[in-house]
Amino acid sequence: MSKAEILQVGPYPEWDEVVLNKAFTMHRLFEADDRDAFVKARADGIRGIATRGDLGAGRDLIEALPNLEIISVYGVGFDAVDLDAAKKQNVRVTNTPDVLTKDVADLGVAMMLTQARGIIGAQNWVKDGHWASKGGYPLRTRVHGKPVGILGMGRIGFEVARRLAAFDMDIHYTDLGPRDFAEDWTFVADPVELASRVDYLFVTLAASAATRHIVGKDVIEALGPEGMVINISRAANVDEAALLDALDSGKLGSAALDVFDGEPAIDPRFLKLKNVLLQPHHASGTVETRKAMGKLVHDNLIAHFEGRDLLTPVL
Ligand code: 8YV
Repeated sequence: MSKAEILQVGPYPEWDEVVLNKAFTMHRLFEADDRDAFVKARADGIRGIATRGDLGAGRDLIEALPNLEIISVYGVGFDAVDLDAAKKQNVRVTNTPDVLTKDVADLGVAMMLTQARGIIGAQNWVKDGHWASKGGYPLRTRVHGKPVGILGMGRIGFEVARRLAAFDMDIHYTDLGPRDFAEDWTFVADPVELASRVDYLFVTLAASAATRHIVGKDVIEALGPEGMVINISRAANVDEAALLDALDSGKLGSAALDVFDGEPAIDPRFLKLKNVLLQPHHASGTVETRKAMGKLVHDNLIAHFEGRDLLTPVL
């Protein structure tokens, strides 16, 4: 039987490339000089798209592929996939939930601790010789006992909250309604109210048109000059211009960010700020998790082409 043809939107680790190339004929869009011409030349043969959470598949791409059957996303977030266009063409969509949840939560908590305790600045203090010449590092802020907000008590929000509970933090959260598993934590319906009650605000919402800029000027200012935003979801959940202005003017204390508008070409204003911790969208970036994500991308494609149920369907 001939192999199904798959359009590969971005690179994967070598171990995924090997198994995908074995099972399918992979067309490497990301290596093409002229992407439109590349797609056009192969359009009729392509039955699947293998993409990533950060790259997705837009309407133009989906509509350019008349025989497309499935889009397999390497990532839990599918906000970059045009689901309306996929639905219209009867295209199935899969993602990689669960396998990355704990790694994303780990990094979010590590970012909060790093920023609150000044771990990077303190290391530079040692390396630059200031410890010996100037004395101890300036005092920082504690996290234990402090109020913390989780915006979005989904799978990742829950794992973040569990970890913060172990740090004796006072957990508040916003979701569509109170969650029955969260009875020890305080539900606050309104994001601005949530921000006004806490010192640290984790953004853990799945991004959609409805959540765009949910962390806007009002939420940021309610968090205030002592507050910290930690974003491990999607940049679109935060109004980045408002965030940059507030960080610059001191209306917001600090931010720890794994996601950015236009990443990896992030706004250069971030690079000048002293009160930010910047990470290269790698919250799921452990070997173990990335292997599990790659396996799900592959296994969903195989299941589809063998006529079996999808493992982790979105659509
Ligand atoms: C990326 C992510 O997919 O899961 C998601 O939604 O954004 C990430 O895991 C990963 O960085 C690969 O691009």
